[in-house]
Amino acid sequence: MEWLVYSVGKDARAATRRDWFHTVALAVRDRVVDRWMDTTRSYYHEDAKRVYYLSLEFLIGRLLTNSLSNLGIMDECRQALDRLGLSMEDVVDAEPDAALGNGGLGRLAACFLDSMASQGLPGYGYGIRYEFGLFEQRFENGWQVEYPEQWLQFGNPWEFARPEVLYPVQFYGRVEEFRDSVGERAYRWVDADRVLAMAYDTPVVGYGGETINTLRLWSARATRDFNFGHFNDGAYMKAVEQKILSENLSRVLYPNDATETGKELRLKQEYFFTSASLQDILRRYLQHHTSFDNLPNKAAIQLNDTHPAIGIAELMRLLVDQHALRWDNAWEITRATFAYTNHTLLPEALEAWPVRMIERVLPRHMQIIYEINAKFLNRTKAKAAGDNARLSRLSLIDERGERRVRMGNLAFLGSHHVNGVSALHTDLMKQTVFHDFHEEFPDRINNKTNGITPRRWLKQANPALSELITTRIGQGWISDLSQISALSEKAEDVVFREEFRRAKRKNKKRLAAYIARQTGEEVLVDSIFDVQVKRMHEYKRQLLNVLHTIALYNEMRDNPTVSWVPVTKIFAGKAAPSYHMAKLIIKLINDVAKVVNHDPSVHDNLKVVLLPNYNVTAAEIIIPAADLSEQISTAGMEASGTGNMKLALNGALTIGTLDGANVEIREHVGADNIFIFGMTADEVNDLRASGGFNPREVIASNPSLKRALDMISTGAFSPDDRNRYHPIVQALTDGGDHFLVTADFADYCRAQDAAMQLYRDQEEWTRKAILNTANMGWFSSDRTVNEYAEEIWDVHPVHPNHDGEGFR
Ligand code: B1H
Repeated sequence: MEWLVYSVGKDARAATRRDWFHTVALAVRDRVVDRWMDTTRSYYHEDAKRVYYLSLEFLIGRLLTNSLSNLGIMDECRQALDRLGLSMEDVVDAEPDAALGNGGLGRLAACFLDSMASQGLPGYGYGIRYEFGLFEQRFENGWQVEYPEQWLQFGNPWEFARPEVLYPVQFYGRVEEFRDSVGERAYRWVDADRVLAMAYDTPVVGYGGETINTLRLWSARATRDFNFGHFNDGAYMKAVEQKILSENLSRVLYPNDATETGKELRLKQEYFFTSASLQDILRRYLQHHTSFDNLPNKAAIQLNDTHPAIGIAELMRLLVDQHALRWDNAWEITRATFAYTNHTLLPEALEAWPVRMIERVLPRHMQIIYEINAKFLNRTKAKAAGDNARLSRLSLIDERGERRVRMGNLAFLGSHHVNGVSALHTDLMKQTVFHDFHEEFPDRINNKTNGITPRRWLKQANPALSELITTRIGQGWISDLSQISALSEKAEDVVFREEFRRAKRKNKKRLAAYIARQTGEEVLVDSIFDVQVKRMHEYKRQLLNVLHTIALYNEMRDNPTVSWVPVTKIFAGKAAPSYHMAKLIIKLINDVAKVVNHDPSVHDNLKVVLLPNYNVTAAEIIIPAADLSEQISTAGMEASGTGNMKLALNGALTIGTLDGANVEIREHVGADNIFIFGMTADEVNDLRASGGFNPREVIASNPSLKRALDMISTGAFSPDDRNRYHPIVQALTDGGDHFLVTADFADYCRAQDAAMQLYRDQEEWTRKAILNTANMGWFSSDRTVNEYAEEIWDVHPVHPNHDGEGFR
């Protein structure tokens, strides 16, 4: 109550739900601050080695439930709200979803923050405080329309502005050569534009509340030149314009998942947050040290994809130009400090900035990149004389067409370890993008299979199942998910199966109500909840699922007397605003839903829903309610997937290809408890290489596929515009079906059929579902982060001292 009046400035009668959310958040925050200071102070006093996780995305979601749950004060808070006549759910629902990320890559960063804090690892997240997170998706007439996501509109109670933590970041200008004090050639970057990076800190509450780490996000501020300048004529307006332009740097998250934009503003965002973070890291290091030789023993910098890879050239610049280190010494320190995670092999996602752009925006960095490249190629040339093709593949510069800097090559060369995110993906990295680098540095690539935090994705999102699990095996699983294997034997226990089903049913009811609210559609709680939730992308093959939906619809209409297992197809996901094909697929799903859901001849046997605005908050409602998890990407294309892990942990059976982490999920849950179908990555590779794939032949030989495609192409789902889906049909036929949707269709239908048959036997289905939950322990992000800590970062837990000064 005190917080409502004194911090929010309202009295109880006038307070809205949002005011109450802010009130509760501020009260919780007060419980965090002392422990946060203690944690930071302990790291400082011990001069602990820290990990710095540099990421352009952190897909955090809401923080209230997370903080209450990790602090262990959920019940206390609920009771306090009760006494005020308020419902916890209403208060929780007033919090905006912090969507500073696109999909799996950003969510992985958020899970890692939770795992580092929960295990007492000194880990910092560094990123950008975007004013606008990922756009809000609405459907208008079935089409995706994007609206700005103003998560900061009503303030953010979790963040602390640090106006004193301010670093200059430069752009443009030119490089001047001069002689330093001992007469050596040296360089300085002059006549550059300047922006300031200002820090905002968010506490990251570890499970149990012992460790509170920091997520530091940078916001762009114009330099003080504007405040102090005196202007005449048009100069004033020009200066204001300049100020607005420079502050645009942190305005908006680029909404692409696994495709790069190549926009100058994006390059500037990447450099902006990387430079500020490195300056901050060096400042912290220099509090205890005078030489840089120990930097790699005190700081591990993890590059989340190549987005912060310019940091390698930036650290070289800071060490050589600003701190006067010798090149070779600086390079040794740099390489021993950085490690790089690759998240995709898709060529369209591999960053390659035009040399001319880097020359203009970051002239000194371009020189440094040339220098790194020259030294590397010279050394390599000496060993492998003559093989020019190989040298040109190893080069940091792609000389084919417009010259470009290959950021992946820079990240590889400037790091001591490079990792992929699943066993298959790491193997493919060695065989494809980094084949030559792997030969050159055979010990550098290693695998770190992704994981998910069991706190958010089981304990918080699925209280029904969590409480059931805890009654049987205690609560050790929350901080050590390997303990969940103790549930395996419960799969044979008929009473436990009944209770497991009851928990699932409760979650399905909650989702059914959500679906009704969001789409107006009533779905059958006893149908199979068949769920595909992820970004819309051709390689993820939502189209394969849609084609199966249409084929099933036809079968049900053709055989009305058969007693069908009712199915609810649930889709959700955003398309990048400029990705026309993905947006057309959204419209197709909505069009198919309209036809199917209004056709009385399939009764309640089939329903199709596409939920709008998929985000972390929606995922927390959808995932615990799923029966079947769709993980159906073309083999070799999904680096890992993490939704696959969340769904299996919550007791959904997977229908999937042998792609990404699905391969390892199969190993853990057992081949009998997963529906695997389709071509393998090797088969895909061979088929594509042979050039002999002809989708027309496949379609002609599969009547149900042919019929489904014909319906799409003749306008059965788009009577208002019969040609609407021409591009889709074209891509699957004459376009050559690059993602092999038609090639995998028959086997996918077979697997779907097996799933539907199994669902008739609820005891057997539940048994397998329990075995999924029980065998997913290895996929905790705690395990992943520990592997990074031991094999890449060499960092160790620090136990904060909470009884020192300032402890209340
Ligand atoms: C993943 C991206 C990504 N891989 C570029 N690559 C982006 C690339 O804005 N951009 O330019 C944004 C995102 N995201 C995903 O990473 C993979 O597709 C998933 O398979 C993987 O699970 C996830 C986490 O490793």
